[in-house]
Amino acid sequence: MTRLPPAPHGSTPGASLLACIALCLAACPSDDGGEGSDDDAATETDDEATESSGSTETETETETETETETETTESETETGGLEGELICNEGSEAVSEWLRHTVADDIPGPAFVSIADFDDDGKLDLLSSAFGLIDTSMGIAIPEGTLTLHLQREGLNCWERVPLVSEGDGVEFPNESEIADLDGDGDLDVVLAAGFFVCMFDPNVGDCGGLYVFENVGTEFVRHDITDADPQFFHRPGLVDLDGDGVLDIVTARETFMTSELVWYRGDLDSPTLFEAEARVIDPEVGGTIPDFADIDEDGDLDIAAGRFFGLGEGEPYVWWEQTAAPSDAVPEGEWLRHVISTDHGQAIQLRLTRDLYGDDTLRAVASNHVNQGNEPPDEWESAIIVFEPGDDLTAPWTSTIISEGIVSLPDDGVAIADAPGVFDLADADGDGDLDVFLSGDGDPRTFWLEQTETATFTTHVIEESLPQAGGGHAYDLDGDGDNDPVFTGYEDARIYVYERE
Ligand SMILES: [Ca+2]
Ligand SMILES: [Ca+2]
Ligand SMILES: [Ca+2]
Ligand SMILES: [Ca+2]
Repeated sequence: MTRLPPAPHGSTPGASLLACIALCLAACPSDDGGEGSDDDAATETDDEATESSGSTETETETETETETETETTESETETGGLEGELICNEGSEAVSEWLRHTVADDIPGPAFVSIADFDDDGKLDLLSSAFGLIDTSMGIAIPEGTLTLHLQREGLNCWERVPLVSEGDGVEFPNESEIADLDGDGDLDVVLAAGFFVCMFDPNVGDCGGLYVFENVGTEFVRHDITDADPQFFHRPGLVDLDGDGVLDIVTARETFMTSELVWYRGDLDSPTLFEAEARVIDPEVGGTIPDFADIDEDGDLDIAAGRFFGLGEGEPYVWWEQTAAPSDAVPEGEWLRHVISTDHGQAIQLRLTRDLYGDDTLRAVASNHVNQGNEPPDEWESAIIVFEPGDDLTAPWTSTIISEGIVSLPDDGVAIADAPGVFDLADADGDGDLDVFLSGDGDPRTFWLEQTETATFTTHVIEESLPQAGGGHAYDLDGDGDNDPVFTGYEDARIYVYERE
């Protein structure tokens, strides 16, 4: 198992690799993935809703267990121009209330997955980011990462692999990818942020920050480097049209060991990379952040919100940025004013904005903190999923409610820092029309879903008893049967799983 030495930005201790990078990496689905995770979750209803309020115990039905066998053949058909290697994993396994299918069991250190239909065949595909495994036997040897497209073929067991980044391509710590048609030519392109501060401890690697575009040209993806081998590493980006010119822009946090900025790169279709090379700074002191976007104050422009992790976010871990003036020639970055959502609940991995959580078209934020009550002494705050709700004054602190139960991190083990929980996503798990939460425990080795049993009431269920440092948590209707199927990566287990509701 690989975790990392402690960490950046002053007094903040480190975190488990995934979450720390999850900051650096993490969770929101593409808007192009059809119904499923995110605020656009499908709202079909069916009878499963009434049987879904079960317990958190795990049933293991061995009768459906089979050894996973992998067979490999070259695919010859229906690739939509993209061609790869067909991987079929035999066998599926009952896990708690879910039937688990294996997408991959041979990709080292899978960290994140995003979901969209790349080949336009009506079946959603997966795009997995993997770090490889860090070798700490002699100092720290940083592996090269990979980015792999898994095109869905027959059922949830057969996937055709198209590599976008392979070992040898010089990309370290590839974050969760963002997917969109950047150039408006009708096919899906990819933005990838990468890097982590630990690269500087490996003399063979050095600076490893990167921000990359993979332009879909039909039969392959052409890589464009906005920046590479950069001393600043990049957290998971958001793709959003921040300046309202009809072209998607990148919003991301970039950091060094001691600095952290929230920045945006304006989309520019005349640029060979499709983005301007120079970043525009929104906030020069941000702390690890995965941005999310909404017109929070309903004045017609996009605002930004995030949870913060590293030192600069201490004391104000949940914040939003009000866009007070649009980007202009005079002020190219626009004008932004930071407001505190909450000073409670400790440092954060992720925060999502939604108006759909309780079906009342009311803005709320859902967040995962990243703390450890398994240590001695325990952290002040409980590891939890928290719902924040603003009052009439959006710039005053929002009220908070913990909606999870019983999440507890493993204790730190020397330099191996553990904290919980990790990344999450919102989707309707059981087709009853309300949003549920899919969650990585991260430093708590379990994965969870939080079932919204009635409005604003949640029950915490365990999906996996052991899938430590999981990523993903996105849920879409991958098999087209009307309910959303969560996808998790298991960093320590080299697994990518899709779960189908039984
Ligand atoms: Ca395109
Ligand atoms: Ca734009
Ligand atoms: Ca606004
Ligand atoms: Ca389904």
